[in-house]
Amino acid sequence: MGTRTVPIKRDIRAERRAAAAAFREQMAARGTCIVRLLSSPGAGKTTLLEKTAEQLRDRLRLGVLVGDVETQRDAERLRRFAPSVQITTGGACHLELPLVQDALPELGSEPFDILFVEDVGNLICPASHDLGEHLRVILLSTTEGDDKPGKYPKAFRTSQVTVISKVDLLPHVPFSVEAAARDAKQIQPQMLILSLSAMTGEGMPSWYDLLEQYRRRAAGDRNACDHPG
Ligand SMILES: Nc1nc2c(ncn2[C@@H]2O[C@H](COP(=O)(O)OP(=O)(O)O)[C@@H](O)[C@H]2O)c(=O)[nH]1
Ligand SMILES: [Mg+2]
Repeated sequence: MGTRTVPIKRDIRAERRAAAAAFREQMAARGTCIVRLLSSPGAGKTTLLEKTAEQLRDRLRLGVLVGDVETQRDAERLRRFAPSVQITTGGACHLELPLVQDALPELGSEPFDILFVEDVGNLICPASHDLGEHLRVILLSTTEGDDKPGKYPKAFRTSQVTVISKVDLLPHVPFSVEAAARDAKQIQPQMLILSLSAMTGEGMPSWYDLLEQYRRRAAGDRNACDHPG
């Protein structure tokens, strides 16, 4: 079968960019900072969110939207700590803005100080989609190898923070935090690097500080969540 090109005379990418920018602005105006987590499957996104919500829920209004191909498992884990809604994509490898906007009312108790969005686990497709987040955080766990930033550059180039997760396993795996940080910064020179273990709590205070810093911006001005630099 031959290929036929159909001109649709609309710049769909520009429309999507504009929709994401409008959503970002709308949420900032409500004082909500959207923090989105990307990573490969199993890097520790949900565990980090569980610990984070447990730590911050008394001080901040938190909500979580979590994407997976199937099952409600992550939302069920997270619901113990914060209102959480699962978005199942039924096969798609990433979330898209309309899915986030449709799921948001299901969370109920808006407005939030921080709305976390955990994307479907992979380092390729999510990088190409703007969900209107104010902060994009990419997790790289110590079991994945320190050479991944250079191999998946778009995911790292479009993120502001790299969280090197599971540092409690460093004695058991060949992973250099310095090498991973160097690789990530080569792709994104402004990248902020945090190393932590959600399991032992090591490095978690710096993560909470970062979130607090963003939340204060959200509470204080409409340019919520600008990258602190
Ligand atoms: N050793 C260790 N394991 C962790 C840590 N964080 C998560 N895990 C484990 O890694 C696995 C995947 O975690 P999960 O949070 O579901 O990852 P996600 O797929 O990125 O959401 C689970 O078995 C967690 O218990 C950590 O800091 N240290
Ligand atoms: Mg998860």
